Amino acid sequence: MHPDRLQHLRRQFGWPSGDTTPTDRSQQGCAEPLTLLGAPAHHGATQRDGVPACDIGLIGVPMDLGVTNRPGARFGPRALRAIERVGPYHHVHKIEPMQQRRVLDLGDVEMRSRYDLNLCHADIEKTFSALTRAGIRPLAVGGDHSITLPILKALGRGAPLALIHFDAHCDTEGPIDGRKFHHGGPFREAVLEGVLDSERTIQIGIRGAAEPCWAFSYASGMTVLHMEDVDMLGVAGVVARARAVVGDAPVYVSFDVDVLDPSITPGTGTPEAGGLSARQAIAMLTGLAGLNVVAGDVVEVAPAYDPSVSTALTAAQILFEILCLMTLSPGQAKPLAP
Ligand SMILES: [Mn+2]
Repeated sequence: MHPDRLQHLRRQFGWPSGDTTPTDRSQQGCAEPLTLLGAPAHHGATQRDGVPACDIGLIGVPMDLGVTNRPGARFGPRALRAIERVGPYHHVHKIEPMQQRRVLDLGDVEMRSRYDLNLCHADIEKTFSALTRAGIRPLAVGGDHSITLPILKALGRGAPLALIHFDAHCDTEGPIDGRKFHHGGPFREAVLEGVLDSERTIQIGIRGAAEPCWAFSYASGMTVLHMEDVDMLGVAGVVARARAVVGDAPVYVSFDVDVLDPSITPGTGTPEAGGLSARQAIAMLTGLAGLNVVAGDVVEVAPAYDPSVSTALTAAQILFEILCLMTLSPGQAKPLAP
C-alpha cells in the first residue's frame, strides 16, 4: 500500500474516528422490550384502543389448534420476538423498511378460546378485517398454517388474491377426522371461499409422502414446484416462474418454515427431510422484489423442538425479507378492495 493511502485511512478510520457504530444497549444484554424485528410496539391496540396509524402491521397469531402432528407453533410469535439483529438494513435491496414505512408490532391477535379452533379463526378474521379497513397491510407470525385461511378471508373478500406459497406441503387437503379447518387444508378452503385465485397461485418446495393429498392443487390449476423442480430450475428459474404466475396481481406471500430443510428449522410441526437451504429461500424472496406484495405470513415455528434457536432466527430473517417485499411493492399505497 502506498504510504499516502495508509495515512488517509488512518485519518478517516483511526481511533478516535467519525465512523464509530452507535451504542446498542441490547447488544450488552440490557433489557429492551422484545418486538418483532425490533419494530416499535403497540401491543393490544387492535382490541382495546382501535387501530393505530401505520402502513405495515406486524402481528402475532399464537394459535396451533389446527396441527396434525407436533403442537407448539402457538409459541412462534414469542420466539421471533426474542430474536435480535435481524435488519434493519437489507444489503441487496439497499433499503431500510422501517425508515420508509411506518411499521409497528401490533402484538398478538386476542382469541376468546384456547380450545375452539373455529372461534379462533373467527377472531383472526375479525382482527385482520379491522386492519384492512384501517388501510394497514398485515404481516403475520403464526401459529400453525390454518391461520392463513381467516387472514385470506379478511384480505381477499373484495377480489381474490394471488399467492406465493413456500411449504413442504401443498396444504390443500380435504377434511381430516371430520373437520375441514386444519393446517393441512387452508388453501383449498380459501379457493372455495372465493378469496384466493388458484390460477395465480404457486407452491414451492413440495415434497414427501403426503403427495396423494394434493389433488385439489392440480384440479384448481395451481402451479406446484416440487423440490426436484427447484433443483432443475435453480433459484432464477423458480423466481421467473413465480413472477409469471402472479403477474401484477395483489399477492400474498405465505412462508411455512417446514419448506426449509429440518437441519436448519427442526422447530416445526411436520418436518420433511430434503428441503430448501436458507440461502435458496432468501435468494428466491429477494428475487420477488417489485411484485405487488400486499401481505404475508411466516408460520409453523414451534420453538420447543429447537434448543439451538436456528428455526426462530431463520424465520425472523424470512419475516424481514417479506417486510422488504411489502416495502418495495408498487401497490403499497393503494387500499385493498373492501
Ligand atoms: Mn404449511
